[in-house]
Amino acid sequence: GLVRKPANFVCSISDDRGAEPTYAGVPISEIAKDEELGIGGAISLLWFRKRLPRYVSKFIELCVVATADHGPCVSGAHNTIVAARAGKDLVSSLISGLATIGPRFGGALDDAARMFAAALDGGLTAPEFVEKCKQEKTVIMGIGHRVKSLDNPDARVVLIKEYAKAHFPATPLLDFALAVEQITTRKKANLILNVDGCIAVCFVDLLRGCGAFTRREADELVSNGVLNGLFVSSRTIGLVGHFLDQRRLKQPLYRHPYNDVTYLTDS
Ligand code: Q5B
Repeated sequence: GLVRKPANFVCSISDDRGAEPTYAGVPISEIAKDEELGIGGAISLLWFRKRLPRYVSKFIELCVVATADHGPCVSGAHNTIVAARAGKDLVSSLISGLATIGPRFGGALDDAARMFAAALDGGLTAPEFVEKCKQEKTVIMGIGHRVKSLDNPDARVVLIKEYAKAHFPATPLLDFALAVEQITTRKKANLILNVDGCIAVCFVDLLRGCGAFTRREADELVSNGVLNGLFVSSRTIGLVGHFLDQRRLKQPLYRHPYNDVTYLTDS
């Protein structure tokens, strides 16, 4: 008889073979009509293969809005702007900006979630966790910001914390991270729980507490990189904006001024 050739690809999130595409089995016309779903619901279907409660998809939307852009001076926007001004196309300029997302800028979410969760799950108190990181000379991911501090609080962090407190069943990891912040800000006022860290710990509380995932599934999502994926997806919106802005403003080639470089060359 006929032997079916094994497929080269497997896919469990979307299907475009029918009259209209489906996300986790839900036709896009239904997603578009259903006010409970929206963009947060579409993300939930594609990333989690589940229809999640509205407060969860609203939280995803809040994270997207809060991190879509943070001005022209941050690493990602800077690179996108420089590339756009060098005449590069949209995709190249976008890639150039996205490539800066990493452990210091915008890409600290997954590691922040892992570090804080491992500490809390391991029974450490906040002071013990801070001391352990100090002994191990480890930077605490999700803590610290170049311009935001106790004296210049980050409005995004306030919004995210307030939402989590108002809508989540419980926020044990957020509470732990806030206790850590109390200690780190005693050393330096900018060692706050930053936007990466705040989204990360709230998201862990959400995945663990919303009832849609087992603990194993929640932890696996984080170890697979879902949280940095959230920052990357939202910041893409801002980076595209910066590219279009440079084009609209017809900005010329950028060259960094000599007087802003300390030359360590001889002579
Ligand atoms: N110290 C963010 O550093 C930054 C410490 C720490 C313990 C820490 C730093 C860091 C972890 C990574 C992280 C996400 C590089 C940031 C983002 C999105 C953004 C960006 C935007 C947007 C800033 C001075 C002293 C030293 C350090 C100590 C610093 N951080 N100790 N744990 N986490 N954080 N990244 O100010 O004794 O003097 O040697 O790596 O979470 O990216 O808007 O800009 O939306 O676009 O340059 O918001 O905190 O300070 O590195 O010179 O350190 O503080 O050990 O101590 P800074 P450094 P000492 S949100």
